[in-house]
Amino acid sequence: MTPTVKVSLDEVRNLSYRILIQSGYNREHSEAIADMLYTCQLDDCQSHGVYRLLSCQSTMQAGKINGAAKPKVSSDESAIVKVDAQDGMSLLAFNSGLPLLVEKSKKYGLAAMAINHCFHFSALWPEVEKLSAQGLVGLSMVPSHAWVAPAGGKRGALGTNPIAFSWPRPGRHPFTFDFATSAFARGEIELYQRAQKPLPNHVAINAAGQPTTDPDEALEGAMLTFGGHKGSALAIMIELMAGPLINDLTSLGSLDFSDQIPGVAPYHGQIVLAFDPARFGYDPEDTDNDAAEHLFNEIVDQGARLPSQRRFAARATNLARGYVEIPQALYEDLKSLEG
Ligand code: NDP
Ligand code: PYC
Repeated sequence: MTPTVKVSLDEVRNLSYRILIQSGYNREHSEAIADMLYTCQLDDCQSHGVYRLLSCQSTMQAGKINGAAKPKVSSDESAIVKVDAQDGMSLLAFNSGLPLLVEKSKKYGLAAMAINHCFHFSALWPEVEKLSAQGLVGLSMVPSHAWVAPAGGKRGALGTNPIAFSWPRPGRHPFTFDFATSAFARGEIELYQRAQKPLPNHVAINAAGQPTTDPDEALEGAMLTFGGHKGSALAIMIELMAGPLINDLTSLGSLDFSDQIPGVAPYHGQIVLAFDPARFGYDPEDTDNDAAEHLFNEIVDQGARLPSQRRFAARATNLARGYVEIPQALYEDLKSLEG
């Protein structure tokens, strides 16, 4: 068992904020990033919680990110919102464009937000859940760095490319999923490496293109998509939707831009879609006649679980006890960053 330490919820946020400020992010960015890290850590999302402070610091040290960038929101009469992150971290850009995205999706029934020129390290579920919290259906995707081989290939061409979806369920937790289209997220492989644990099969190949379960070899070789050619096609769709479609970089472009400096967050765009169910004819308040709830009940009645239930349960536990547990080695690394 990996030794862990208990960190109070306040300290998760405060430690993150202090490290971000010391690393060179301004107050607005530090607050937006610390909020994301707190939200993920609260739900025991270890690969995208406070562990990401290491990458936030390396990204700043690499000298390409603007820690004081002021995102520029623009739009015309269409249902498209554009946010230029101005080479800052994506989170403040998302928060800046969100109100207009919500307004436009209620006006048109369906709206899209394209974020450009952002560094991006985060989980997507907290963002799509900001849409479902407003009664909207949210969908988002991003590329990353070209670490993932396409099905049948031997070298990285695609990103780990997460896709997240959230469906509002008034009075309950939303139906949300959020996953990398690689078999494992890169962050998950890094956590296996830190814990010196072998990976499962079918997650990665080594630099010679042979299957490997060694995290070091996996990080030097290429990652594999989930579901073979199906995950590969989804990952390509995400490259296109959050890359060329919105006039931004693919994961290949992002990796080039990083000069392959280890730990630097990918640099690219993000697409976020919001649907207003009322405008499509769905009434989530009509609980007697709700095909969505009928479907969820049918899934749960069989003993299967809905995605995100582990997260919601972790949140309830951590809120009740007032602390989270993080690996001791990570906590020591963070304290030394702070020092
Ligand atoms: P996981 O494989 O951990 O989880 C994927 C989803 O499946 C979650 O919604 C999870 O819910 C759900 N799930 C897991 N097991 C089951 C099950 N048995 N039955 C039903 N649902 C289940 O996610 P990944 O490791 O692929 O991704 C982790 C995070 O990394 C994501 O938040 C993603 O956005 C982020 N990421 C970000 C990238 C970026 O470039 N910014 C790149 C890649 C990943 P639950 O959480 O409740 O277990
Ligand atoms: O875990 O694959 C990942 C990842 C890439 C960028 C942020 N997280």
